[in-house]
Amino acid sequence: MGYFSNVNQENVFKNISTLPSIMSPSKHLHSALLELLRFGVLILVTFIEAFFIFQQWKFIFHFIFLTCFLLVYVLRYYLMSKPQAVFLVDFSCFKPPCFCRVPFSTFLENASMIEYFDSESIAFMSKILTSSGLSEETYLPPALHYIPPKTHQQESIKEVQMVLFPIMEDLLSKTKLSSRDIDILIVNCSGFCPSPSLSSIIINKYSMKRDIMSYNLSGMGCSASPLAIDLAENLLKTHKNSYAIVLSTEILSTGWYSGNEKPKLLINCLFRMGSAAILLTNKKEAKTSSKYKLLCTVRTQRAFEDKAYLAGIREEDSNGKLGVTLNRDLLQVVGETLRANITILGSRILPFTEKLLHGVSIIRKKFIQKSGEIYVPNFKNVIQHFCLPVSGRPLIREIAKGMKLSEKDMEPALMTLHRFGNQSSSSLWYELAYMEAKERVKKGDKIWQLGIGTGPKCNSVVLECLRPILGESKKGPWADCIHQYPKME
Ligand SMILES: *[C@@H]1O[C@H](CO)[C@@H](O)[C@H](O)[C@H]1NC(C)=O
Ligand SMILES: *[C@@H]1O[C@H](CO)[C@@H](O)[C@H](O)[C@H]1NC(C)=O
Ligand SMILES: *[C@@H]1O[C@H](CO)[C@@H](O)[C@H](O)[C@H]1NC(C)=O
Ligand SMILES: *[C@@H]1O[C@H](CO)[C@@H](O)[C@H](O)[C@H]1NC(C)=O
Ligand SMILES: *[C@H]1O[C@H](CO)[C@@H](O)[C@H](O)[C@H]1NC(C)=O
Repeated sequence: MGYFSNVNQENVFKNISTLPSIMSPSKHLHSALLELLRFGVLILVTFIEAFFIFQQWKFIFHFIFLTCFLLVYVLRYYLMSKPQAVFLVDFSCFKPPCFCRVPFSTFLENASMIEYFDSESIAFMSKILTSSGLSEETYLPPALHYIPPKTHQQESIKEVQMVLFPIMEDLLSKTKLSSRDIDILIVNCSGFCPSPSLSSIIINKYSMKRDIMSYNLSGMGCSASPLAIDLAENLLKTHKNSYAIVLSTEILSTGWYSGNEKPKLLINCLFRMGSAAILLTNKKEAKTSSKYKLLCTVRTQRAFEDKAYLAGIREEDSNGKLGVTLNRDLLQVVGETLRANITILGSRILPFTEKLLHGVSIIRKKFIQKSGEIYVPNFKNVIQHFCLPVSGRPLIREIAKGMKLSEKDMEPALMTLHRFGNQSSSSLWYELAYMEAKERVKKGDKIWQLGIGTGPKCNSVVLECLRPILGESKKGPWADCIHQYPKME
């Protein structure tokens, strides 16, 4: 869920020597010197060539000299410019306890007992629930089970502890690490901004390292999780031999809307509990133990456009009640953002022929046949699994159509929506857990996680599976119900 688009960055107890601002002057100097050196080499080579010509040496000398030079150049390119690989060691998803379950009937019954909802709002919520694609098994935090729901700071902090502590512990025990081994912590939660921050809550609870680099992102919406992965990847590029943990969740008790405007009531119906913890590292030895390797991340946004910017926004209604408005433009805006930007991702991962077909179709549309369709690259040639945004059945189908995906590719998204609801940014990890539980992910397979959120942003992560993943159906959030899926309703 996306509210204001601000990124708060915080470095708690950060070691002064690792501050980027202090590092950058010497880095600039370094790159300037390298540039100078390269230029010097070029001048030297030109001089030697000129000398050969001047001395009228045989052609063969020119040939040998130049091939040697080229060879050294190419070798250096291959040896030097290889970026350090970033591995996704493992991840954990939160399985909410049974007492948090919200059957439609009790949800509506409780809502009708709250005096600020009128009967029209109740009818509207009832309609949304039944057509949403959610099952009766989804979860809301305890604070929202009260009549009326409690939305105080205290309750939200309790919810943070409830959703973040178990997954943190699960992830650490799964990977046999201690909290003191973690070098980078990124907590991203859109709607809830306590002070001290969410990352401070985690650092305090697990008495993490003194020089841990901690970041908390807020207001980045449902695409936050790929965004945080991208941030972690960039941090790992500059900090060797480190572990990074990304925690992704949405705190719902702050997002509850207590008015009667329909676009804002959607949030009460669709968003459900969920959180995920992801461990990333750049250690070389992780190559054998990690589940996935990070192939690439792409981040794009369209907030520069008014219509797109206003498609999902948190604001007060006419009675001064805060709520998130989801406008009808959302579907169209998402489509546009996506179409424009999958091309960029495509250019990084697609094979040459697909790129060629796409390019030709664009040129044809521009110059020859204005009404022609732009060719949609076939991503299934390179990518085997898709984690689509879990934002309601119509949107999932729209996105899948835009990318030419089959019913089977939509399954993880539809089933996650059915079992757990729209959990904002952590949904993508429940989808990956679903595929693992079904043992569909094979070694060498590529997975595309696509997050779309308010802002609007469209962020992608592409992962490659490094080892066979077995036995996940007995663990994780799907353990008790994976055999019942897929369900078609
Ligand atoms: C409805 O209210 C009752 C009584 O407060 C509570 O026990 C129950 O969990 C609530 N259910 C939902 C879905 O909010
Ligand atoms: C992130 O840190 C800033 C600065 O400490 C704080 O004001 C903000 O509330 C934090 N955000 C979250 C989501 O914790
Ligand atoms: C994403 O799409 C927008 C709108 O078409 C475009 O302007 C932007 O450049 C794209 N993003 C990137 C990273 O290119
Ligand atoms: C949740 O639903 C909202 C509104 O439909 C949507 O904007 C958002 O993308 C969804 N979240 C995810 C993770 O898909
Ligand atoms: C990450 O940050 C984004 C942007 O604030 C937010 O929407 C998302 O919920 C956050 N995820 C987590 C896990 O906190």
